Amino acid sequence: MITLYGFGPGHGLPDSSPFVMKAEVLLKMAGQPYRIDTTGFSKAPKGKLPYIDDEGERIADSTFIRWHLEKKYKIDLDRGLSDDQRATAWAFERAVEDHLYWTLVYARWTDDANFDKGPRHFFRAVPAPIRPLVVFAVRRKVRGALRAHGIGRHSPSEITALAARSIDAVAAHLGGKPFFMGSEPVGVDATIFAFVVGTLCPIFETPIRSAAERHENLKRYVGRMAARFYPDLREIAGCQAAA
Ligand SMILES: N[C@@H](CCC(=O)N[C@@H](CS)C(=O)NCC(=O)O)C(=O)O
Repeated sequence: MITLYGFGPGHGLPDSSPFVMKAEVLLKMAGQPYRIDTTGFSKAPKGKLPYIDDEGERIADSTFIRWHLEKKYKIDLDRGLSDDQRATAWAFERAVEDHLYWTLVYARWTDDANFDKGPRHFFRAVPAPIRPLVVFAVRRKVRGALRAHGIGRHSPSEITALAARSIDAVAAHLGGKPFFMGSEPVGVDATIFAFVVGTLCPIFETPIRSAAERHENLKRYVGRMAARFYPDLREIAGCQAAA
């Protein structure tokens, strides 16, 4: 059976990482049985989660996990899409994972109140005497990553404006469709769902979340995806699960 290495439930979500949630939805879409292991971070091949172990083969990174599932199990998670639609799906995936994601990291890790409500909990297992030092060092590393990405060089209002533009684009493309590319979910829905859920996560007070909350279609979409892929959940990120 496939093992998915993730962080585990956090921030009121199935996993605190949108990339892990994406990978989990991809596994569900692929119809492959899996189990979750939350103890693998220290052995992560690329120093990040998620990664999977599939009969001894370890695959790191949610996109490579998708490609592995499609190749090994001979499925096309974009079945029914034209080349044009596949290109659109890929472009949105990149916008959300490589752009919107970093605005969420900014909101969660640099704002003290949000940090206390969210990421600070990751450090619970660190021995108390050294915990403040570890927290300080990791937050400094995250700020460095935000600067290296580029998003961390902007002012808070500029970051919000960029995030809102991506959210508006996602909402506009979704429009009145049940799923991101049409009447049935395809691969990109795993990404859009995971990151919209992360954006709407009610424990964080951010203008980015407010920008997402303005779009009723995004909230209904999250509820629809939850009903399909997390049937045990009645609610996620403030959205009622409903088909
Ligand atoms: N491109 C990777 C991104 C994964 C990622 O950024 N994971 C974050 C959690 S959301 C992580 O493990 N960060 C730990 C670190 O950077 O030390 C993917 O698609 O899986």
